[in-house]
Amino acid sequence: MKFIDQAQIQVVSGKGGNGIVHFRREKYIPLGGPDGGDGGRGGDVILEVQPTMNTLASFQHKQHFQAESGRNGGGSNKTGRSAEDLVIYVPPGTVIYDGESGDVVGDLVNAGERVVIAKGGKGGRGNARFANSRNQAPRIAEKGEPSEERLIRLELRLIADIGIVGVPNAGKSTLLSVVTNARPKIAAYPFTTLQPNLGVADLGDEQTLVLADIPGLIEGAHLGIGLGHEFLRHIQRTRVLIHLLDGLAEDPLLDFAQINSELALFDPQLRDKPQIVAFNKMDMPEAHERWPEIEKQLLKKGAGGKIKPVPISALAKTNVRKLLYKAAQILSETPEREAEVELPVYRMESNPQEFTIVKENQGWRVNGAAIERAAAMTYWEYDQSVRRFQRILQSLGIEEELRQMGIQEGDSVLIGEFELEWSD
Ligand SMILES: Nc1nc2c(ncn2[C@@H]2O[C@H](COP(=O)(O)OP(=O)(O)OP(=O)(O)O)[C@@H](O)[C@H]2O)c(=O)[nH]1
Ligand SMILES: [Mg+2]
Repeated sequence: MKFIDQAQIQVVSGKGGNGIVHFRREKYIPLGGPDGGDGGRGGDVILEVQPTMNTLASFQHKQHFQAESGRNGGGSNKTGRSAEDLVIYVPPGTVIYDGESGDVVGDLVNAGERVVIAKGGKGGRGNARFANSRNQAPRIAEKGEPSEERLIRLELRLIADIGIVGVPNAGKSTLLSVVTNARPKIAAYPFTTLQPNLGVADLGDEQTLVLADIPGLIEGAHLGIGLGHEFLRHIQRTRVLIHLLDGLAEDPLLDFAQINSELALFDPQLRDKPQIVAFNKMDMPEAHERWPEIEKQLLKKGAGGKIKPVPISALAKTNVRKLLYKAAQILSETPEREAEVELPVYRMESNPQEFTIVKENQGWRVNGAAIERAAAMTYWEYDQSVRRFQRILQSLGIEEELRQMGIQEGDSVLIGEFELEWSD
């Protein structure tokens, strides 16, 4: 299975149900009081962590999600039924971005955590709610609040316990394939692995370890050179690193120093992550012969922290279990990290009452969140509703502005999808 770590989806919340204009009908009573009920609430679109998921692959087949709308109100003060929320499941470690602004909307880590990404519309009020002493038979109601549509980008940060890093061709995928259930592509050329691979290793006693094989890193990776850069952020979430050296490389010690400096340049916290160094391809005589000298140099540099560098052969499966148990031991001594570095960006909401007016060919175009919402909720067939809308135009200052700009009798006013005719 290919590892999918990004997805883009389009979500639409449910529209609110309409409130209605209705009057009580009883035998022998010609005109009863208003009893038009409110509309029901439209469904929210919610993202929720499903711990059994570990990729975003399901979003390859489905990118559009729409919650149901609320039902319309009925007579006898019956409120329309509210819609169920639409819950979309994502794997732990999913970061949610607004697809347009790029802002972080949420960061879902723990089982059951959720974020509302599109709010359902409120139900419109029925005419029963507009009755008062001056108006006992209101022919006015509100339509439901419109739905919210949003483009969302999802990004999965691997939550692997252990990341395997190293230069291209070191044998990272080979190591992953011999210690876990994963079957990544392995080949005798660099940059074979294009996406991180995840594998689960069974340590016995119901203990498991999740390992990630990260695409090969090279000098300049933190600047975006090679393939590694995109995946350095995955490493941020692993708690322990296995740094794999290619025993057949020209200068494994230079590689070692370079990878470490790339990690530190990308994120200083990566430098401090516990690291176990493994020297691979020990089945080859060239590697075997170099090992004593390389070990001496590595120890001098303090490589691997408390744990001495381990010589292995991923191909011949020599020492690989030992390496795995050492990694598990370090992991158990490493506390889980606190919340992520990147925090959601909260922007000041723009004032919904603000508006702009532009003169177009067909008429005067009015843009503004509050006025567009009010227009969508207006029943144009009821005079009282229309008059209420006019009062909103007035109170927001739109009417005055239009007059100042020189609007004439008979001109069109365009608001959202509606076209109205101006008359004094
Ligand atoms: N002799 C020998 N060859 C090995 C060993 N481990 C891996 N190889 C070979 O080294 C080559 C690269 O192995 P991969 O596992 O694809 O290396 P990688 O680090 O994942 O490489 P990239 O994905 O390109 O970064 C393959 O030809 C493997 O068969 C080993 O222990 N001994
Ligand atoms: Mg590989």
